[in-house]
Amino acid sequence: MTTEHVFPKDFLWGGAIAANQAEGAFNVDGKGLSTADMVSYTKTKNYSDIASLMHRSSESIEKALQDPSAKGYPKRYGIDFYHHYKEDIALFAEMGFKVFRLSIAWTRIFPNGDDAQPNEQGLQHYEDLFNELRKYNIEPLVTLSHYEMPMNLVLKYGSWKNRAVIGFFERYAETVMTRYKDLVKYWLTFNEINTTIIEPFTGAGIITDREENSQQAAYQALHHQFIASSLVTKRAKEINPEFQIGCMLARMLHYPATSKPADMIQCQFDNQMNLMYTDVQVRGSYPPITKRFFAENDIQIQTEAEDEAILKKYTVDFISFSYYMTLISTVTPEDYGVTGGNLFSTVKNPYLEVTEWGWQLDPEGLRYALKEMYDRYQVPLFVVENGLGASDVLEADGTIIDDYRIEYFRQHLGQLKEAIQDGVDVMGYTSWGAIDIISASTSEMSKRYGFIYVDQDNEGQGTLKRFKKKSFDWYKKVIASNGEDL
Ligand code: BGP
Repeated sequence: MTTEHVFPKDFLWGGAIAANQAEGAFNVDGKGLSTADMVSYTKTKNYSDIASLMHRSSESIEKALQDPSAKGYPKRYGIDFYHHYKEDIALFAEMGFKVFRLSIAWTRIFPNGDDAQPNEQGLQHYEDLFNELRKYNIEPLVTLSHYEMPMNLVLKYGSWKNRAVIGFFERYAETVMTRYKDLVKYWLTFNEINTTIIEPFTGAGIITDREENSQQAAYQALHHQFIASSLVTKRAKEINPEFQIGCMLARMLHYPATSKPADMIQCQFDNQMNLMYTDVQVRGSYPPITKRFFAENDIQIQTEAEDEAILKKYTVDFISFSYYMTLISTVTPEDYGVTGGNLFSTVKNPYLEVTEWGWQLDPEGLRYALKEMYDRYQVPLFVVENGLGASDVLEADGTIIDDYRIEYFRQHLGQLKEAIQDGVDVMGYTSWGAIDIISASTSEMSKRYGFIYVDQDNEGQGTLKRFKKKSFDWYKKVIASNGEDL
């Protein structure tokens, strides 16, 4: 089969970032404190412990609140994208981006989440930013909630555990969708919605040590997010019928460790549970597997009479997902070594290489994941995160030779191309991140993903000057050839 002209003509090429990891300016122009502003940088090289770092205790929150301007909280400062966005967008435009994925910080619009009126300075900021993108014909792809929410909603209402938060989120979504109805067409409701279960503080602002049954709390919060997502989808279509609404999943494709039937059953279960989120958001109901899982784990989700109908009626238009690695399922994990991972660790797959952070690299898994999801749901797919975190080196002459990143993208895009040839409908691809930002899981600056290097270290020292990496020109060429020249 020929590999020419595989990508559709209107394929959305671009890159992605999130407000909480990039913007900084955490106390500027009326912004309120968010959950991400509470996350400190902890020097650790024990990467299997990273997942537990993402849980927050009430003591750590208390400490963070005591000195709201303290350094040591890198997400408060990000890469100062808030003030550098024009310069950065010009660079994205130079690469030929057709789309740019970013998130709106809820706390810029409603600083406390329950304010009577939105913050005009916050609204104006994103209006200017979207206009800047439009100037270059770059389509914004906007995540409404990417790993942050107003701290006030956490402290006063118990965050997403409380059904009242649905209403606050609806109001926030309605406010921005109305304001940007002619500037933004593509929206995602919750980033990696499964994070609510895996990392309840990061995903849903849940402080775990207050809980008796933390699983119960997390699934209750998740249910509220599902309802909120559906209600926002409903409202979105009323605001502008042209809007395209997507869900967003951290796709965790599992392989069985062996062909032993018990491993196969475990693997099937792990994959069913990972796809549970898209089952709800695309098919409109919880899959049968959850019934037994909830019963066995003593999880009783409080629902309202209308919930079933809401989930069924207001499903998403497309599925977006992040893809970084694959995992292994086994009933005997003690027989294997463990490696780090995106959101949780896994037993090692002997056929795969790992990154400096222990994430298992698996380009072919991307093809598998795309085909499997398209077979299951038959709705367009959008890869909105995929990239390589590495500690890049800025040479004395200002160059960054990141051949390893080029190779990573070449292989992953090669498999994406295969999936398209296999018949999968893929709308676009936004690499993570378009520019170096603060790491979500470790709060390190030195875990770099961008095509653009930002001069800043883990302690927040540096000029914040931007440098093009070698991968910058490579990606530019890929976009210019619409994926033919990888
Ligand atoms: C995803 C998140 C992103 C992101 C990326 C890389 O889970 O949606 O926000 O940062 O992973 O993760 P990290 O920064 O921890 O390497």
